[in-house]
Amino acid sequence: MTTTYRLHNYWRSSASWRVRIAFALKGLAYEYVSVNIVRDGGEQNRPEFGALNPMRQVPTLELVEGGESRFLSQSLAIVEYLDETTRGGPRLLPTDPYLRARVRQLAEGINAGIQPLQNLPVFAEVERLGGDKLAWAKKWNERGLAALEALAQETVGTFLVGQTPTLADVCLVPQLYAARRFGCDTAQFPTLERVEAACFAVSGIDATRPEKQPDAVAVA
Ligand SMILES: N[C@@H](CCC(=O)N[C@@H](CS)C(=O)NCC(=O)O)C(=O)O
Repeated sequence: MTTTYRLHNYWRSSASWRVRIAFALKGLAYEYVSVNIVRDGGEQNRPEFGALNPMRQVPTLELVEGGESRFLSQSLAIVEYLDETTRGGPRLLPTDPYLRARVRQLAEGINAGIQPLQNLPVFAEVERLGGDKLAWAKKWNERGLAALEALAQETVGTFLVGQTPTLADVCLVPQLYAARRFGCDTAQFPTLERVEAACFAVSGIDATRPEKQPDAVAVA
């Protein structure tokens, strides 16, 4: 049965961007469904979105088969699903168990170790407690990316693990973008910046940039 994809996402969401990159690497088309996570309290908090994803987060991938829809959330689970169910593009998880674990290690360093600390509800809580959300985000980005720069040395080639893009690179590109938004000087991570440039040199990746999405708004 043919599967078509509807990606519920937001232009500036780093977790959403990971999935857009995976779609591009795999050469797959999808329908872009915008969920504005900042306007009017966030569309992710509306009951209709909560029915698709009780976590109330983007991205959420809708798989449409024979007129029926199923929903997947968590960007890493989505990327792995696309990797396992489609043939085109590079394997985003290597077959070698050690390298596969290293890819997941780097990806989780971002997914579990950095990104949750810069999510909107966390920012709201930092502000409620009288903190500076940008300083907070900068600190955790710098700490996590420094670890990633060190960890990458063992496996880095053109990409973080070897010569083809993997799930680790899919997570890296949006994280560097976010880090810069929060005031990090990413030049202190030369390996990560080199890999980022290699990712943007891959056909189709440039079009996944936040500012090129249909719901992007101009920001300073
Ligand atoms: N681990 C999740 C993180 C998802 C996530 O934090 N999404 C953010 C945007 S990047 C979101 O929806 N934030 C809105 C909110 O939590 O209210 C994933 O990889 O999909």
